[in-house]
Parts: sequence; C-alpha cells; structure tokens
Amino acid sequence: MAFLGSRPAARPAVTILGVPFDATSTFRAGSRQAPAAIRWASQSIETYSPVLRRDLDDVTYADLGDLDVAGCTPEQLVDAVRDRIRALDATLPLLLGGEHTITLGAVLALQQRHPDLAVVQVDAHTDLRDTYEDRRVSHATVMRRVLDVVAPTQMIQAGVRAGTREEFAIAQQFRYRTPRLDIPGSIWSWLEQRPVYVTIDMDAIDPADAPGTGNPEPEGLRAQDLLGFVRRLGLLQVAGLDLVEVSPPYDPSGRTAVLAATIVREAILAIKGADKP
Ligand SMILES: [Mn+2]
Repeated sequence: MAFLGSRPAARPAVTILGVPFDATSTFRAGSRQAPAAIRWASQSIETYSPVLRRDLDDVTYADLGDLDVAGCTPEQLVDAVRDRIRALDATLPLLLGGEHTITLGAVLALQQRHPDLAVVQVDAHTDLRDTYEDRRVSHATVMRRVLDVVAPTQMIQAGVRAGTREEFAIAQQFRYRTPRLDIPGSIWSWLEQRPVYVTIDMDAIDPADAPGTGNPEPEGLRAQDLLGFVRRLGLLQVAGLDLVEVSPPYDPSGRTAVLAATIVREAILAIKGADKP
C-alpha cells in the first residue's frame, strides 16, 4: 500500500521512502512497523488541506516503498539510507522511520550535496550522547553523529526537554534551541537563506496527542504546534525531511499514525516546488 494518492511520476518533486529499522531501540521497539502503519492510516484522511488550500492532486510525489534494511547493523543502515538518497539525485526525500538513527544517512547524503545545510531537529530528546550502550551509531547518539559533519551553528533544536546535563551543554552551542516550537523571526530569516534538513521525532509531541512512540516524554508540543510549523516549511528551501519514532505497538487507538499521516500530507503540500508543472 502506497501513501495516500501516490502515483508513479517520472520526476516527482517529493519521494517518500520507508525505513523500517528499529534495531537499536532500547526501551520499546516497534518503529519498524511505522511506515506501513502511516501509509495505512493515510487512507483515512482527506487529500485536501483546508488550511493550505491545496490538494495532493495538485502536486507530484511518489512513494517508492520501503528500503530493505532487515538484518542491517546501525552502520549498514546509515550507509543504505545515504546511498539510496544519493541515487535519488535532485528529488526531495521524505523518509518515514523507523528509529531516529535513519536521519544520519539522510544528512550525510544531503550535506555532501549542500555544504551549507542547516538541520532542524524537532524532538523530545537531545540525542547527543557520544555513545549509548557501547554504540556510536544509535537513536540516542544520532544528533551527535550529525555534529560530526554539520557545525553546531547550523543546528536548531526544538521541542527538546529530556537529556543529560552533558548533552544540554553541547546543545548550548547550537544556533537556537527551545523546549517549545517558538522559532523567532530572526532565526526563520536565517533558515530561509540556506538548504534545510528537517527531522521530526514523533516524541516531540505530547504523549496525549501522540502516545505511540518508543520513549514518550511529558510536557510536549501539541499536534497543532507541529502542524503549524510544518505548514510554514514552504518558506524554506527544504532539502529533505523525515518523520521518525512512531511505534504502532504502543498506538492502540491508531491516532499517532493518523497524526503522522497528516503531518506527511501537510509537508508534501507545503514544500516548495512540489506543484505539478
Ligand atoms: Mn530522537
């Protein structure tokens, strides 16, 4: 099953790729089931966004299905995502996780294409440990590995409210960080001037709105905060985007997957250059 309304397109502006990987998830695994759950949930929502006043019929995007990452080590997973995105050439990747580790592969590919790439991380957790359970590549270290290739002054963190003292000290060097999603105008203006990779960890949202995640954290964003942010992505030069850490086994009502599908729809509709020629 493909994402809502997806049809084959010769040169889609946006390419959806599922990355069903959750091998380093320590507390509660299950995000490998998320790409299928989000696609299934997408069948329950409308193709039209009354807020953006655009319809999925107005844009070109393609759902290429899932990367085959069964049995991969985290390092192999990162390489597989990186190589797949390199092969996509100019089309904008929209990744459906899987755990947060997948972001590293996307950033490695896109930072090579855009040396001035900025990264916006919307997340409950800092994800800045240097190692976690003896691993250098994991969902808990992913943004630290991103820092190996992207300068901290190119980084924005929003929604973050959990991490160690050491991780928060590292995040102090970022261009901007906030436990909410209140990105000020000066930072938006800065973002508008460079290619941006956006990674959205579903646990940034409050567990009330998105209970189906591996590591829920109280005091999160409301769904409408995040949707408001996503609808503004048309102001930016978005180079790529991911939505990670939806965990269907912890989503008995299915509402986390429906919200994820809605975020994906609004992102496709908001992103610049997706209009049909
Ligand atoms: Mn995360």
